[in-house]
Amino acid sequence: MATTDSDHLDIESIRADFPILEREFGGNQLVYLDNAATTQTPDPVIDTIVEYYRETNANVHRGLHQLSQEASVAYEDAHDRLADFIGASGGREEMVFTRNTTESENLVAYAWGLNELGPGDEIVTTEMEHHSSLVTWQQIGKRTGAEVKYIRIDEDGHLDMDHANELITEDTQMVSAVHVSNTLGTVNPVGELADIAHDHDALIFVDGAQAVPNMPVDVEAIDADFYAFSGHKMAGPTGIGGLYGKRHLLDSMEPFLYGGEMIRHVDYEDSTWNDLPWKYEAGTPAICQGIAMAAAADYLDDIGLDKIQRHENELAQYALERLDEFDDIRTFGPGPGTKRGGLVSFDIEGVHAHDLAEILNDHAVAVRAGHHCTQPLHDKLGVAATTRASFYIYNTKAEIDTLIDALDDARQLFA
Ligand code: 7TS
Repeated sequence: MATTDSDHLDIESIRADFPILEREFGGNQLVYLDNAATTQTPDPVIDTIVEYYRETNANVHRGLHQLSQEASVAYEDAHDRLADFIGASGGREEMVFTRNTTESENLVAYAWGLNELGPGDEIVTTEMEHHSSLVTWQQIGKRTGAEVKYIRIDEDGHLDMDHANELITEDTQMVSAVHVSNTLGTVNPVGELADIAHDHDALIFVDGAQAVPNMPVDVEAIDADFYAFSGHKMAGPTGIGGLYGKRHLLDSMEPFLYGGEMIRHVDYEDSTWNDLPWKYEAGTPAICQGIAMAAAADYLDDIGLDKIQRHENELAQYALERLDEFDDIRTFGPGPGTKRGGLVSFDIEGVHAHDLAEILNDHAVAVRAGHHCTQPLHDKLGVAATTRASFYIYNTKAEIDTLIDALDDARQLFA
């Protein structure tokens, strides 16, 4: 298990928990800088998965036998663990497990949006949303007649809060904002947005996919009505994510998916719904993944989210500094010295991001090239695609140096 000193991460001992980092390609050791897409999985989480299938595997809620009871307790407790991890004092009743952030967005859009929105209503979101939120609200807007409005970003990739204050009015029913941008690295003032939303009797949905893995999150301090995240971006497995919702909202909303597990009583005419959060978890859930996501939360808490946030900011600042050495490289998002998430998107003049990523791959450096599911934002920035390096607890400045050397090679190749 990774240990840390008072200020900094003990990277060596953290790296020892991630066997995949030992992989080599073409004689080069993997430099994994695609953490905003998916983080790697540490041994304690892998062990939890293996142990679950070796010792406990059974369906939940329905069995009276010992295995089913053990699986049920572990799965249900995992909800309390994740609620606590993001500062929700209501425990499992405010923590729905979904497949990922995308499904959490859709759950709210369908279960709340389809019933509550109509012509004349407005949804206010931002220009830097991931497609999982942007496309979802856009399409729910089309189906209900509600209008979607976008809070502008400034040159540095910060939200224009004057514009937010202008856009959020009595017509606004929902404000939806990303907590940390997966393209710009901007950390948005979601607490301030929540206050503006609530002053106008609107709700706020926060997309925390890039925040929950990387910084302490307190949904009650933010006063978020809904808050979404994914397990696979926080050292947990794929196929599992979470949706926090205030209890009175989850209580009053209609279910999103119908079927087994989510009912209390069924007859041929009608059905009633199970307690929270099971009302929103139809069918056999991702049991092992839910339990493993709780193990991931334990792992990150043991390291300390404050330290993780500091580490990521340091790496982002160092990457910005090194990328600044090149006149033909343009970086996006908040400039050096400004608080940001652990990622940097950039563009090299005359080199397509996909070509660049391929050359970096030859150096065993894994980055993302494309629009990172923020196509409208890329249109606004005037680029078709960017290359993104994103960092996590096991990354080092030396790895950023490797990235820079590989970039230099690529530039010479295309010069
Ligand atoms: N919101 C943000 C801010 C994200 O970065 C992502 C995934 C999602 C939502 C969707 O998460 P999912 O788990 O439902 O897929 N972002 C990325 C990315 O930047 N590259 O690959 C996935």
